[in-house]
Amino acid sequence: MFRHVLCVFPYARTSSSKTSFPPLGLEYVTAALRPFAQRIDLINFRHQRIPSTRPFLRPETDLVCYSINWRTDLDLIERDINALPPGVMTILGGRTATEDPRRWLEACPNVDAVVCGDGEQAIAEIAAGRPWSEIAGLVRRGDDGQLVFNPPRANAPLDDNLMPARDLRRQPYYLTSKGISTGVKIDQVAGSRGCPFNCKFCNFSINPWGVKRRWAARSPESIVRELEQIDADLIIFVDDVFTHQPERVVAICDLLIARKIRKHYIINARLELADHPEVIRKMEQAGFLALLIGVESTQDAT
Ligand code: B12
Ligand code: SF4
Repeated sequence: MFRHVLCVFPYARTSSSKTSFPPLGLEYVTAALRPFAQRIDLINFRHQRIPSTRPFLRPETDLVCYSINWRTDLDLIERDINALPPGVMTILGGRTATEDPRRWLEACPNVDAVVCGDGEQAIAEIAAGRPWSEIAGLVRRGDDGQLVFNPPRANAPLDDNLMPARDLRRQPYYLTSKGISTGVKIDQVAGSRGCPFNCKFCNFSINPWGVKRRWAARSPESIVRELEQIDADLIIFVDDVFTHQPERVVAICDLLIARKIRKHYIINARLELADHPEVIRKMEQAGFLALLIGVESTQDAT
């Protein structure tokens, strides 16, 4: 059992993106860690005047987790990690950390390991005390100081019962326009991961080591249960392709309508949905506001 865990989303306000979105991946990892921590905090540098982990450390902090997802702010993140007191277990995860774990372990002597790929199960295994040699996806320091690359972790089916740790947010998230809040609360939901298609130009559904991620989805019931608990008005689904199975989309809409959940949703879709006008009508009824559709060419061959 950890006494105090600190989960850090280290992207400061100066980053390219203006609207601040919730750190969904880290919130999943935090939720998976919760049973193993007496106390757990999640901080987002976007909401801090001075982006730094140190003010949130407690004398009893015994685990710090960083989510490193983008190739921006890397020097700031490195400095922040290197300013941690020695002896605090430090674990990194996220897509950019996954792409180059060696960089982080070499530049940050106090980092104990990098979790490559999905984090929920790996972090729970670390917290449960599983020997590190048995934890798939972990890159760590061996006894001789050399880096050890454990075998990659296969993508597990999504857990219908694990919900992101939204209750640990210190501030709500609002849609902003030109840096000014619109007052519209936003949130993100992941209803599926991966994509069954193989568009040549796309790397959304490819993991950092270039392997195609197969489509895996949560049940409509689980997604709607999560939406029911969210207080935001505008939900952005991070799914690579939300509309892969039209009948599943209908099941989600039916549940939303039956439970009178009145929110608005933005999703990634594909043009084939146009073959199902009845599904689109139902989506409109259920609150779907915008379908983001990539139209790269009018010719399949292109
Ligand atoms: C939603 C999203 C956004 C949102 C929301 C950001 C947010 N705060 O979460 C917005 C629109 C703001 C955004 C912006 C950008 N994005 Co973006 N985004 C995504 C998207 C579509 C989904 C991410 C997501 O939520 N996934 C679902 C969650 C559950 O998964 P996850 O975040 O990967 O987390 C898991 C693991 O990584 C791991 N993990 C994560 N953190 C930790 C921490 C620890 C300790 C552990 C153990 C594990 C762990 O466990 C998690 C659960 O399994 C991905 C594409 C994709 N399919 O992943 C691109 C993606 C991440 N974005 C990308 C890019 C390039 C950008 C931008 C730089 C675009 C731009 N030019 O402006 C900006 C930069 C933003 C910034 N610096 O803050 C690239 C990243 C490539 C790279 N390595 O750099 C991706 C992969 C898309 C792509 N292929 O082009 N993005
Ligand atoms: S459908 Fe979208 S996410 Fe899937 S491979 Fe094509 S462009 Fe990528």
